Amino acid sequence: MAFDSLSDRLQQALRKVTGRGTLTETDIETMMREVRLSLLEADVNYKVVKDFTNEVKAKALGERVLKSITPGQQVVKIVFEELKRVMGDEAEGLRFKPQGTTIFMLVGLNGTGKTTHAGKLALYCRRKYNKNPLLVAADVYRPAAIDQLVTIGKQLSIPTFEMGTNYTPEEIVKKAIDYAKENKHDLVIIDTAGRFHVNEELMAELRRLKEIAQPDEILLTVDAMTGQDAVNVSQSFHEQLNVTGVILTKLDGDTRGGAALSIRRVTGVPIKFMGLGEKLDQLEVFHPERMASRILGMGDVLTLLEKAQDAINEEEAELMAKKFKNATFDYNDFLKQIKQIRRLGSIKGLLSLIPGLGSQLKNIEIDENQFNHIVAIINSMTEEERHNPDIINASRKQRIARGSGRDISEVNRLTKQFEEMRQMRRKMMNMSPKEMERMMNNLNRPGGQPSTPVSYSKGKGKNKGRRAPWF
Ligand SMILES: Nc1nc2c(ncn2[C@@H]2O[C@H](COP(=O)(O)OP(=O)(O)OP(=O)(O)O)[C@@H](O)[C@H]2O)c(=O)[nH]1
Ligand SMILES: [Mg+2]
Repeated sequence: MAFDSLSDRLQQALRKVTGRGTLTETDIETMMREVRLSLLEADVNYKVVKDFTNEVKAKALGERVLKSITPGQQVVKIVFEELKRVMGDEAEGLRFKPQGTTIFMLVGLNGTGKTTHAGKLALYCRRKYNKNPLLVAADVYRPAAIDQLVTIGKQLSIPTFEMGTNYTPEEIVKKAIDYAKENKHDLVIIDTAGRFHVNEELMAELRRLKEIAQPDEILLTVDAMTGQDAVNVSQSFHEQLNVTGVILTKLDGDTRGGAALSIRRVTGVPIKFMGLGEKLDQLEVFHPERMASRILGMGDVLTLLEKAQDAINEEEAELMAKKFKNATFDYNDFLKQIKQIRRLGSIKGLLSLIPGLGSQLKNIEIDENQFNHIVAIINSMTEEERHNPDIINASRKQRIARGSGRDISEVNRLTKQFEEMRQMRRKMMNMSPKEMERMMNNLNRPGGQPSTPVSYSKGKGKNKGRRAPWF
C-alpha cells in the first residue's frame, strides 16, 4: 500500500514524543531529523521537506502550551496540520459549466492512466452529478488506444466518439463537441495521446486542443510511482497548459508517496482525485485531511484536534472571565493594576500599542507624574477605604487630599474615574458574549476609540452611552 514505509517511519518518530509531558528543543530537533529523513526517503521534493520541517519546528517551539493535551500530542497535531497543508488543505471539486456542455481534457505522459481515468471520471460524474458524458478518442497515434477507450465506454454504457486514425486530434475534438451539443451530452471527456517524455510536439498539440475545446478542466494524470519525476513533469505541463487539477494514479501500488506530498506545494495545482486500481470505480476524491491522517495512521487525530480546540477555547474563556470578573474591584486592585502597567514601560509607549492610536499620540502629552499622584492618593486611603470605596465621603476625601499632598479636585477626579471603571466592569460581566464581542470590535476600530460611543445595552441609567474610561 502506498505510503506504508513513510507512515511507519513518521509514526515511529512521533511515537517517541507523543506521550511526553515535556519536550525540550533538543527533543524536537531529534524528532525533526527523523521526520526529515522519512520524507526524503519517501521521495518528497527536498525543498518541500525543508519548508515542512522548518514550519513544524517553528510552530512546535512557538506554540502555546495547552492544558488538556501533552506537548508530545501537540507536536503530532502540528505535523498533521502541516501535512494536510502541504497537500492542499481542502479537497477541491470539479468545475462544471452552470449550463451547457462542460469539457474535461485529460493530459499526461504515456501509461500514466489517461484513458483509464477518462472512463473512471465519466462513471463518477454520471453517478455523482447525474451527467450524461461523452468520451472522445483524440489519441490517433495508435489504433489500440481508440479501441481501449471504446471498450471502456462499452463497459460503462457510455458512448465514445471516435473517427479512427485518419483525422487530426483537432478535427476530432471539434466534431465531438458539436456532436455532444446536438445529442444533449452535458459532459465531454477528451482522452489525449501521451509521450514518454515532455516534448514540444506533444505540448503544441495539446495547446491547440485546449484552444479548440476551451476545457473547464485540464486534468493531468500523474503516476504516483514516479516520485520526483512526477513533480518535474507536472511543472512542465502546468507551465504549458495551465493545468486545473492533478489525478494521482496508481496510489494502490507500492509507491513511496512523495509525489502526493510534493506536487501541490511545488506546482500549486490541486490534486483532485486519486486512482486506486485498474477497475473503473477505483477513483476517489483526494482529501488532504484524510490523507494526512492516513499517513500518520491515526484515526484519532481528529479527536485530538477537537480536544486541542476545546482547550484553546477554555483557556480564552478563563482569561476573559478573570479579566472582567472583578465585580468587587477595589482600590487595591486598582493600585496593583497601575503597578503592572508601570512595570510594562512608559504609559505613552503602552498607549501607542493600541491600534490606530499611535498617530494621535504625537499631539498628546501624557503626564507620567499623574500616576505618582494617583498612587499617592490611594496610599493615603485607609485599608478599609481601599477595600470599601463606597465609604469615602466628603470629609474622608478632605483627609486623603491632605495626606497625599494633592488638591481635593484631584481626589474627586480619581474617585469619579474609579467609580466609572467599576461600573463598566460590572456591565461587562453581565454582557452576553455577543455584546462583549461587539464592544471589543468597536474598541479595536482604526482610530482607537469607539467610533460610536459604546452603549451598554443593559444600562438604562446614567451610564448609557458612556465611553470606556482609559483603564
Ligand atoms: N493499479 C493501477 N493501475 C492503473 C491505474 N490507472 C491506470 N492503471 C493501469 O495503467 C495502465 C496504463 O493506463 P492507461 O489508462 O492506458 O494510461 P494512458 O495514460 O492512457 O496511456 P497511453 O495512452 O499509452 O499514454 C493500464 O494497464 C491501466 O490499467 C490505477 O489507478 N491503479
Ligand atoms: Mg491512453
